[in-house]
Amino acid sequence: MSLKETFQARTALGCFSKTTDSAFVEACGYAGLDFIIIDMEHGPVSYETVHNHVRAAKLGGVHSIIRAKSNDEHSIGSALDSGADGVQVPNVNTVAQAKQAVSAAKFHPKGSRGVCRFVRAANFGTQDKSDYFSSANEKLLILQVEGVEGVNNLEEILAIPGIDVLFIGPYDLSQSVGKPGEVDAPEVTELMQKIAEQAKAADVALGTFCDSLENLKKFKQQGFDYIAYSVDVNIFTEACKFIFTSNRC
Ligand code: 3PY
Repeated sequence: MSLKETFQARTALGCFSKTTDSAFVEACGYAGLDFIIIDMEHGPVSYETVHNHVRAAKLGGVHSIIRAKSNDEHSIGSALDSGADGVQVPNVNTVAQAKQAVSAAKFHPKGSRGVCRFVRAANFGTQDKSDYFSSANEKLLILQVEGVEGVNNLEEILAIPGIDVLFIGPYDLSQSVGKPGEVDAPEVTELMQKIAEQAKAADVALGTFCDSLENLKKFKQQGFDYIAYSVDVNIFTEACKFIFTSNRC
């Protein structure tokens, strides 16, 4: 089942990855996550590591999404060249920025992504050309709206064809309203509610991030389609704290 089919049927659940060891990514697959977001915006990974993570995701049976370093042609094209199932683009605030992301992620006629068919995504040139160029345009494009400016332009952003998921970044949003880190502040939750209503009205799938089980439950109940819960290294450290510190005798 593709990731899109999964979130059309039920909430898809995954986490961010900020490790350089592909074993974590593979293990996330065995643990039953629907997706893993390999983070090039805030994580330490190089393109070489991204390629190994994408291979490990396939082996473990988890869909791989790359959060691009930034909203530019090279970051988005290179992320997709790795063969990942999709790309997530941070910090989209304007219609022009949203169109730029779509254009960088899609080949003609939907966009102007840089063409090279000798990349991992095209089995290093062995995939049938027409298959590659048509299937590449089906890769997921996830846009992050995480600032007040993006919220103000949301109706027009959501009308742009080619956006599979509108992803709210609660932490950046909290900074944008002057309360960095306070993701449960009413200013943030009200904006999130507004974004959720607009995305649903535009029939665009909705995603977000959370780092508490209460919010995970709340977002599932609110009908979010794609939820990233926390970060692999944080899940590991929280589990270690629970096992080794809380139970110390
Ligand atoms: C945010 O919360 O701002 C994000 O980008 C999720 O990591």
